[in-house]
Amino acid sequence: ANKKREVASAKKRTSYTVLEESEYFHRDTYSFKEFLLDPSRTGIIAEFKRKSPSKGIINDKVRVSAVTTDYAAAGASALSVLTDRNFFMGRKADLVKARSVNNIPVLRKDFMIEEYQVIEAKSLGTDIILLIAAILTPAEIDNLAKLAKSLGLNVLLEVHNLEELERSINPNLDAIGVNNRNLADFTVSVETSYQLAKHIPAEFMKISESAISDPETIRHLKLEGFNGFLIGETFMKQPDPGQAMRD
Ligand code: IGP
Repeated sequence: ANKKREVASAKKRTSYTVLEESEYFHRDTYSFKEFLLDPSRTGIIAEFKRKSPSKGIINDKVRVSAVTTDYAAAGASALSVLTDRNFFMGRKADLVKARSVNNIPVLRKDFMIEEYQVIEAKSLGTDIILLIAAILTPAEIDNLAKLAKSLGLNVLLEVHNLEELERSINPNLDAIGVNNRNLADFTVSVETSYQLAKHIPAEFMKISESAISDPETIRHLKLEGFNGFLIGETFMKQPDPGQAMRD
C-alpha cells in the first residue's frame, strides 16, 4: 500500500510538471475586480456555451475566437468559456483559443472538484475559476480557493441559496455569484439574486448568474448592488452572439 501511494504521488507530481510547462502557467492573471469595476465596461461576463442540459443544443455553428472577440469589443468585462464536455459540449481548447485572442479575464466554466483542475486551469490561460457551493464541502472550497489564490487565480463562488452562502463563504474568494438557475430542477428566477444580495458581505464582488435576458434586469440588479452579470443563452441562441450583445 505504501508503494502504491508513492507511485501515485510521483505520478501526480509528473502530471503537474507537464502543466507547469505551459507558457500560460507563468503568466500574470488579470484582476477580475479591476475589469468589473472599470466604468468603461458593461459588467457583463459573456459566456461561450454550445449546449446545456436544460436547453440541448443552443448554437454549434459559431467559432469561439469570433464570438469571444466580438463580446470583448462589445464591452464585456470578462469572458466565460465552458470546458465541460459531457453536459455542455465544451472543450479545454476553447478556453485556450479564447485566451489567445483576448486581453480581458477568462473564467473557466466547469465543475471543479479537485486540485488538478485548478492547476490545469492556470495552464490553459484561465484568470477566474468557478467553485460551486452545491457540489463542494466548505473545507473543499477553502482548500481549492487557497490553491487558486496561490497561483494568482481569481475565485468566483457560486451559490443558489442562503444556506450555501453562509456555510461556504471564506476570505479567499473574490466574488460571489448567485445562480438564478436551480441546478436541481433547472427552474430560473432572478428573484434569487434580489433575495441574496443583502446577505453578501461588502468585500466581495456580487455577480448575478443565468436567465438574464434584457437591459432592464441589469439596471435593477445594479441598483441592488450587483457588479457583474453572467449571460450565456441570451447571446448564444442568436446566429451572431457578438451582435446580440451589442443590440
Ligand atoms: C449562464 P444563461 O442562462 O445566461 O445561459 O446562464 C451561466 O450562468 C450558466 O451557464 C451557469 C453554469 C453554471 C453552467 C451558471 N452556473 C455552472 C455550468 C455550470
